[in-house]
Amino acid sequence: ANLHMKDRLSPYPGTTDVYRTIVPDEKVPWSVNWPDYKPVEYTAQKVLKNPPWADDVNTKKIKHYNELDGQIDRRSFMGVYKIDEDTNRPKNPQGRMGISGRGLLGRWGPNHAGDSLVTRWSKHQRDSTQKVLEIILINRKDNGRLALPGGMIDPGEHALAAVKREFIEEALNSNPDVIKQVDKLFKKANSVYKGYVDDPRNTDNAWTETEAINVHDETGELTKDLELEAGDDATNVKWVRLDRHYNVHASHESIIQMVIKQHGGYEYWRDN
Ligand code: RP5
Ligand code: MG
Ligand code: MG
Repeated sequence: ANLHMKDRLSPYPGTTDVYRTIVPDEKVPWSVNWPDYKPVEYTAQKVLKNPPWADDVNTKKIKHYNELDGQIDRRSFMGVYKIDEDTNRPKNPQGRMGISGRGLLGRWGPNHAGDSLVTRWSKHQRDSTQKVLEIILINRKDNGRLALPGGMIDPGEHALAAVKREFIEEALNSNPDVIKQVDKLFKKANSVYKGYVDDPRNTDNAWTETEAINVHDETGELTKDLELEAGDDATNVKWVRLDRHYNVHASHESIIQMVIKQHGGYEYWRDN
């Protein structure tokens, strides 16, 4: 299946009545001509209120697409994205989403996020010949889904710093006593993915991209006394044994599978 399906589901997250214009798979690419394509226009009120994390509604004010715009990183991991010359709005490199505007996303164009994949070997595995990875996952407050702890990178923030910050906020409830332990754990950080996220909030003109960072605790020593406690925009947090498929948020499944392959863990998707 092609990479992005979840970003064309309806109703739009946070609404009950915003339904995306249906875009048949073959008409997703902008390269396919569709002169009477009419996407629904939607931008959430909280975005239109101009919070510090959101751009101005008037795209004419944006002069530095595809560049570092002051502290705001408007570059895409997927290369140079096109700008609609009439509206000066960026065009989602993955194609038509059936919705224009920014939805719940603050930035026109790429909205950069960071994700953490904190992994170790599971002890209690069914089949002792198979090494099964386990990972720390949260339940998101907005859609209840299991997800990687992660969040948007603040202007000027480095990806690793953002990933650590979001991990502490969401999986350790900003417990001040864990900073040293987390710093030690994240010394083993390894960037495993930089790219598009098939996030249900994506639109024609605003989309999420992430840098996913794996922290693997080979011996289990670094995480054995980690006291998980959900906080911020997470309602729950737990170690999840990766011995079966879970319906996780956005395209986190594909990133999790990358990490399992890298460590030689049990590839559950092959057996069931
Ligand atoms: C996903 O949304 C990213 O992969 C990241 O996990 C998350 C960032 O958004 P919030 O957690 O801030 O909603 O696209
Ligand atoms: Mg988050
Ligand atoms: Mg967060």
